Amino acid sequence: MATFSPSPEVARLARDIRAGDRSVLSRAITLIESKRADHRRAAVALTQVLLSAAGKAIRVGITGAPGVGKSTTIDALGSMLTKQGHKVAVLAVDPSSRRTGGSILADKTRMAHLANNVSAFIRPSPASGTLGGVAAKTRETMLLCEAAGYDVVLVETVGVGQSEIAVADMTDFFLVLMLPGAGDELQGLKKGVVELADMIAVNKADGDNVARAKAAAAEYRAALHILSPRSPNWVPPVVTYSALTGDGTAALWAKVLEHRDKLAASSELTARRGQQQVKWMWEMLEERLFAPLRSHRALKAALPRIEADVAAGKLAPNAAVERIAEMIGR
Ligand SMILES: Nc1nc2c(ncn2[C@@H]2O[C@H](COP(=O)(O)OP(=O)(O)OP(=O)(O)O)[C@@H](O)[C@H]2O)c(=O)[nH]1
Ligand SMILES: [Mg+2]
Repeated sequence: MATFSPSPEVARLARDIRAGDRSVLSRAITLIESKRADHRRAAVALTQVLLSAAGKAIRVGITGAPGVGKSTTIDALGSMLTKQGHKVAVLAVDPSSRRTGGSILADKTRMAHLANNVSAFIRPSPASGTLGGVAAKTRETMLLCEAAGYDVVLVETVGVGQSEIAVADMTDFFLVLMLPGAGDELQGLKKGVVELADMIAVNKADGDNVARAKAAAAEYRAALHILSPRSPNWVPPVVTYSALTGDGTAALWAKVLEHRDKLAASSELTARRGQQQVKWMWEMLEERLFAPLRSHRALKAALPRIEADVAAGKLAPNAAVERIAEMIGR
């Protein structure tokens, strides 16, 4: 925006982030995560200033059930990529309170290589809150990381609930990890998540598990076949690999790059990102507009009764809306 001029403080932050200063990057992310109004304003100004410097990374979302090997995979991929000269940022979306300080530490041990790698930046999920709030902060953090020169961003989320959609909506490539196993696998395969998948990767294809992993992959391939693909330019592949031994990890990443080339060539990448940005705007606007509603005391007190009356057929939904609108003065 031509008319936008940031405060000297924000301009300084932006400059140091662009110079790749990790401690400033960390501090700026803390600003993003803060609820204080002045911090919020600074964070918004900062993202606007850095917007043109962001967007150059490959953004990959990674999901899968607890214990499937997300952290181990990120450690393996991240180490491989930093050796190739990339700068890798690892972010997470986890709105549940599942991840306490203890498991963040556990994660650091699962990402032992990356945790001590100067070309990698690991930031745990923002503290628990609404999914929309947590996802918004992760998106803003992603922009900052990109402006700081991280050209690969890996966003982890655990495969339970709505957070997969949020992560698919902020990344270019959505990777769904699975375990080798018997037929019950297909039952655990949540259709909604698989429809978002740009690739299914069966991890732990090592030792005694290789044959089972291959069998599972064949079943997923068959299952994917009957779903309509997310993109006209990409048929989601199913691969097997081992994050532990590294077998197949390079081939897995090669698929990510192939996908990127195909989408970039068809301009689908730009279109997808544009749609994501607009969707993000609407989500944030809804969040903003709903906030005063959620904190409206009289409304909060009246809502259970209104809902009960609507459910019982005593109050028409449109009449309920009128009543609520009156209460909040709209
Ligand atoms: N054999 C084998 N074990 C693996 C592999 N990848 C991960 N594991 C093991 O599986 C366990 C879980 O791995 P994590 O990387 O912590 O899994 P995660 O998906 O991040 O788990 P949460 O963060 O708890 O959701 C650990 O004991 C890993 O050592 C693999 O490729 N082969
Ligand atoms: Mg993990």
